[in-house]
Amino acid sequence: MGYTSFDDTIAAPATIPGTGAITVIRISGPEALAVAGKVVKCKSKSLESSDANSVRYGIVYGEDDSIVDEVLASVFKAPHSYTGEDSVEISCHASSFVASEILRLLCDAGARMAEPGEFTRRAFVNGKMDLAQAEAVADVISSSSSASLKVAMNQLRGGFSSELKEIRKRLLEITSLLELELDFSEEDVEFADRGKLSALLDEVLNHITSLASSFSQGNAIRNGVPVAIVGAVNAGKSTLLNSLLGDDRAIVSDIPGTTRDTVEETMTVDGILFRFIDTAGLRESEDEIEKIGISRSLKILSEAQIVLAVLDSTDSAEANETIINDIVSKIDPAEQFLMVLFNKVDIIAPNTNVILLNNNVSSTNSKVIKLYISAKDGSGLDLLKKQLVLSQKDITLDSDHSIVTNFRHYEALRKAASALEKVRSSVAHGLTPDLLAEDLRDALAHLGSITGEVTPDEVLGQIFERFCIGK
Ligand SMILES: Nc1nc2c(ncn2[C@@H]2O[C@H](COP(=O)(O)OP(=O)(O)OP(=O)(O)O)[C@@H](O)[C@H]2O)c(=O)[nH]1
Ligand SMILES: [Mg+2]
Repeated sequence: MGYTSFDDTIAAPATIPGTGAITVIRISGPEALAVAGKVVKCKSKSLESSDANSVRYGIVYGEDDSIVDEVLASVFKAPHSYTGEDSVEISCHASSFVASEILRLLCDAGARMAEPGEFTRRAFVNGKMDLAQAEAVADVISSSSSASLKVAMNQLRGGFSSELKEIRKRLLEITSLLELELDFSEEDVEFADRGKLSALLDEVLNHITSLASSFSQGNAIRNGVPVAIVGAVNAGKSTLLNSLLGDDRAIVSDIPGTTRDTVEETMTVDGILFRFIDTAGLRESEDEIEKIGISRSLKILSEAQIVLAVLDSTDSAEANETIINDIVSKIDPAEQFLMVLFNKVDIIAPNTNVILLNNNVSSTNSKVIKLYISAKDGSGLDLLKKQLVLSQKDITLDSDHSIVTNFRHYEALRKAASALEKVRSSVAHGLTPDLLAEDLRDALAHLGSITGEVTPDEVLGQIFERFCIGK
């Protein structure tokens, strides 16, 4: 895809006016230098005749020749700019009045206000980046932990795109072999070795499926790993949430059933974003509202990646065992981590037999750990944080493969996989190449929609609409 095509020049603030020391106003399009040159007056050479990649000092005058601001203008020339077009970035003082005056002057000089995401859309259309990379721009900007930044940066720098390119290349090879076969079909030749074809398909399908299945991790990285805090009433769940956050987020009291609704807060531990969800204590209740709260607790419990089961060590071992069995019966041991926390160790006598912990909990499940803590005085919490981070080590250490964080990409991968599964079963059933080729083309189209090779305008519109103005 070459660059070209847009005949108008757009302008918008790229930073939020009114906060910080400076605001940057972006201008892009064929007339960018001419438009900016009419507004920013430089001393010697005009801004319009500046060299590429230069920064110029200039003054912006209002209609009555009063000075609006002293600014710096960075000049970029096509194709070496973010959008691939001639561009100017004006750094002015961060007053929202100054920024809106300069924008007004730029529009009088021939620019128009940019729409949301229009700069990045132009960068995409001009071939500066593919669609997955363009979407990563928004992810990098909103990243809130080192893990989410790492994933977004890999995508921005084209890591995910090149992985997809490899997959597409292999599929294209298969497709062209089959299409050749199709051309000669009357002569009854089989160019594509069907055994080799199946092996290749398996390999590609595995790759796509593993990318798709990284989505739940990707989602956790982006929005925080969901950690449910569950247990009996008064076990100290809300106290634990508050201690972890170092903030009085949830109400704590010695009245059983204090927490009714879920209380949610994110926190970064060792570069990983966790989303802690405090829940209503589990017990038989006749109270309508508490019952709703408890059903929410159960939903959170089933959806969490990590379950912190808080037990009150001063309760009887039998009572705790009942609670823990109840929790264990509601989680998926293959998918969810269970951390059994014996709380309130500050007030129990040493060597108290706090729980019998039957086999269900300890031996059959590799994703179970037990910890002794005091949510109140904070003891054991450092160890708990270490375990939380450890439970995520797989995602943070593996940087060879891309992690899918975007639902649109996930959907496309799943559709590509299901088209390929059809191909695989057609090969197994010895169906004719024309049927295979059609499903293969389908799979290719779905993969291509991720990077934007084959993405309808309407979808592009939806993607860029979600960007802010100035991106
Ligand atoms: N000694 C001691 N008391 C604690 C500890 N953790 C919590 N508590 C006390 O236990 C009582 C209940 O604490 P909460 O944090 O409200 O318990 P909860 O599990 O959120 O209770 P519900 O919201 O009612 O389900 C409060 O009086 C806390 O001060 C602890 O580690 N040691
Ligand atoms: Mg509570």
